[in-house]
Amino acid sequence: MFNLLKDKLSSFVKSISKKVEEQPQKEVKLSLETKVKSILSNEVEIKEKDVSGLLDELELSLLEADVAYDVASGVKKKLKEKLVGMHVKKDEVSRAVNGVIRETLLGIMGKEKLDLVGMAKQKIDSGAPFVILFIGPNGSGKTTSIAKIAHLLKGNGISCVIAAADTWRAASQEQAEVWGKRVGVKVIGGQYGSDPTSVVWNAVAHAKAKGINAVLVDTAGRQETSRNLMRELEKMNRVIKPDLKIYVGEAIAGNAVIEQVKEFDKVIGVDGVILTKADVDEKGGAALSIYYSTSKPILYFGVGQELDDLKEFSAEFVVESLT
Ligand SMILES: Nc1nc2c(ncn2[C@@H]2O[C@H](COP(=O)(O)OP(=O)(O)OP(=O)(O)O)[C@@H](O)[C@H]2O)c(=O)[nH]1
Ligand SMILES: [Mg+2]
Repeated sequence: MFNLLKDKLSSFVKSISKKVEEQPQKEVKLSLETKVKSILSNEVEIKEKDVSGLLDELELSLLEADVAYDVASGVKKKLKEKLVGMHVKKDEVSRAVNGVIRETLLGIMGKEKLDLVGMAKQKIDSGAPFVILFIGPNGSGKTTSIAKIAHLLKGNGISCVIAAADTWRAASQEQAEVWGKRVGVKVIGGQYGSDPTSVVWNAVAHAKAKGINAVLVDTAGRQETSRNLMRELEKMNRVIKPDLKIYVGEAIAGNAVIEQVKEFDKVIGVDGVILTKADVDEKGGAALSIYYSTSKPILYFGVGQELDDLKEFSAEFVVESLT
């Protein structure tokens, strides 16, 4: 997971340490006291010339790892501000630079969290079902993620029904049924070709009648450029007024996810993101960039094809995987 980005960051740290450690500090313009202090404490100062070439290289490396352009240049700028002029012990340069990188990445990813389970509990207390709409491009992992979320909610004592509102793709209804059985959740579907909004309407009515806590709406995969399908989503949003709209995108799609989130957000408003297939994403750029570039928090990572393969997002977890 995220190995490419991890390697790039670690080689940046190594190169800086090498450069700083190898270069003897010039003994100019230092007072005798400062010189003595720095000799005694074995301290060096990181100079702009030590880092500027390496920061340029790092920026390119970040772009290669699918980090969004504004994020890559933001990271470069922040690192420069923090590193240049820093006094560190000669044998602790790697540790210090690593610390600065971690702090910078944590800042980039933001602290905003969306507590899906907490939100669901709050809504349920009001007596109405909590409705979550899952949207995204074809094959991104919507149906699988819905099953994982149903499993998670059930584990928290929240009952669910799945609205199989993909009445478009062949076998989508059967696939939702299979997941429904596996997770032990009822699936309300519709005829192929029927209006997906009516499927959701029926599922919400079912939940209200049976006292089911949450409705998880599976929608057909669509590209933001498909006008008809986007209009259909707009209608569903207007009629159903879901409590939460989650964009499900593949980590491996890199920068494309960011553009898609922005486009879906314009049409119906996106509250947060599930980033799937993080387990097979070597680059890591999307995970690092989404919040900075779209202001939408990541709720979970999909880390496999089984029900438990859902990892709650935390910036610390991402930074831990990268440094
Ligand atoms: N490795 C891995 N595979 C995943 C993950 N999430 C989903 N998949 C796989 O991705 C494929 C597509 O998943 P679906 O859940 O059917 O995707 P979808 O978005 O519902 O697809 P459409 O309904 O056709 O748009 C399946 O083979 C899943 O097993 C994940 O987190 N990691
Ligand atoms: Mg699906």
